[in-house]
Amino acid sequence: MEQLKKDISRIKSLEIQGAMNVALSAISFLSNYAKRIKCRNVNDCHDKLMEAKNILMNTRDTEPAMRNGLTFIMNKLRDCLDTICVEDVPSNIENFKKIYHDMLINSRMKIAEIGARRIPDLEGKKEFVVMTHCHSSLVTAILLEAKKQGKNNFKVIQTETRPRYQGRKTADELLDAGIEVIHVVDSAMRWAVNTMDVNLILIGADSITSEGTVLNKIGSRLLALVAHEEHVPFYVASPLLKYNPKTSFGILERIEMRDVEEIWDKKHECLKILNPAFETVSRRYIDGLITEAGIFASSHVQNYFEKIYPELIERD
Ligand code: RUB
Repeated sequence: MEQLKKDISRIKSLEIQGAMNVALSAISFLSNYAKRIKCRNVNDCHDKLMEAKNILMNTRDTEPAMRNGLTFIMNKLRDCLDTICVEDVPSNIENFKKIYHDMLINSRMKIAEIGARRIPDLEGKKEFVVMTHCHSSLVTAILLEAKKQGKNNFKVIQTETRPRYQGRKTADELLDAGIEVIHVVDSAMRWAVNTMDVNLILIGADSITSEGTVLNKIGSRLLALVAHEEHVPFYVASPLLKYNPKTSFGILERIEMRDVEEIWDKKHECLKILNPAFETVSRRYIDGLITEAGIFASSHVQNYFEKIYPELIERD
């Protein structure tokens, strides 16, 4: 349990950040935990893993790709519990982890391929301007793929993303690949879209609801509203695995409220600081969701999710 607590603190502290990285890490932490624990029998093992799963699930509030992965692994284990012996549990968990891991990685590759087609190969002095917010490994995968395909006439405007500056990570990854980057503070978002001829806005997602609402880093809806005002296409790059199946049963996605000290360590009895990590972007502001199944309206997410990942449909 000590090691699991250390693993969890890496997610909570944002050392591991971004929905995709959080999901990949959480399933690995569960599998490693399965290799370390001593169990009397398979049921004992199952109970210990359920306890670890529940702790992992609560590390970040707005992360269904992680929750779907942990649920997938434990459902698979439950299905074979009567046919395996206690020594087989760790290898089975590792195998189920690998299946979900591959689903995530393959979806990222497919999204990069599909999304990169939206970045044109311009010739001469013409330039294509993409804008993004925060750090999304899906968005950077698309931009890096476009660059790899030899598309050189695009540049990226990105926001610094207060309070944890994830935008700097985006800038570093793109600069390393030789992509031109313009870095602005979050409050310059409207100014940048209005004055810098932005052609496409691309953000990632943490969660998608059954109505097609996307939850992503605080500031995402502001950017969507600016896109709407300035008539700039606004797309979200996300694997279907970020769909929260519980939302179709009326459960609302939670928005993580983070430690206020991330913003300001000032203490005053009349001062209240709020630090929401994410916010919602309604489907009416989203031109398309770029997924492993193609680009479509975000309101179709549930249909595609159930078609492509039937084993992830909620059973109750
Ligand atoms: C990161 C964030 C990212 C999404 C998508 O927030 O909002 O845009 O998680 O990331 P935080 P990815 O830094 O608080 O985790 O596309 O890599 O899954």
